[in-house]
Amino acid sequence: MMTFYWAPQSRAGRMFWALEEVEANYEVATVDFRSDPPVHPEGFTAASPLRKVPALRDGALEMADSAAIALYLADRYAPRRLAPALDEPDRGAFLTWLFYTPSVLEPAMVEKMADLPPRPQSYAWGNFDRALGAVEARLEGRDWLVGEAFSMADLMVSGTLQFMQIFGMLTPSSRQATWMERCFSRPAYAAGRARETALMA
Ligand SMILES: N[C@@H](CCC(=O)N[C@@H](CS)C(=O)NCC(=O)O)C(=O)O
Repeated sequence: MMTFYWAPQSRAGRMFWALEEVEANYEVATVDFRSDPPVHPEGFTAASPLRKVPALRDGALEMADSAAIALYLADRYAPRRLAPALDEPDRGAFLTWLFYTPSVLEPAMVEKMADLPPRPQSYAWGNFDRALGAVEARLEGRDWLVGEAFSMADLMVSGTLQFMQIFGMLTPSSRQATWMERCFSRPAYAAGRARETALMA
């Protein structure tokens, strides 16, 4: 059984959806990073060098970071279903969009929240509007970010846009909203939300 290190009201929430997509057998270990000192369940600090959730243990494997975990779960437990195979041309776009969250969208969020002066050619994420504009452009004429089917790239990016929406940083365009609805109508999304909600009751 896998151990999923999670904290309420955190980015780790989106990993319930990913775990449910691959029908994983997992237990949840709750991290409390808001208490002083923080509560770190057994095995957590070894799995997450920065002490951040989400993190995952699967047998001897331990890892952290949402996009990395999503990629691991897809490749290990749902090959060709939630990620294109290593030798498929779509693998390139898949990796680009899967890691668009940690490498572009989340840094762009911080730029916006901190009101940093924009330096779109120097900052790796361009700037907030350019980062979101690329998502908008990518979705033109597409149901999914990559290929003809939902993938972990859709999960990561739609989950992040939802996070931005909750924090009042984004009003999704109609194209983005339609695609997000398509993503969130997946049974695994509902199953993940239910599992997380039960833990917070
Ligand atoms: N890119 C990381 C970000 C993780 C992250 O920032 N987690 C925050 C909660 S939203 C955290 O664990 N903070 C606790 C701390 O820094 O002590 C991911 O998505 O996995």
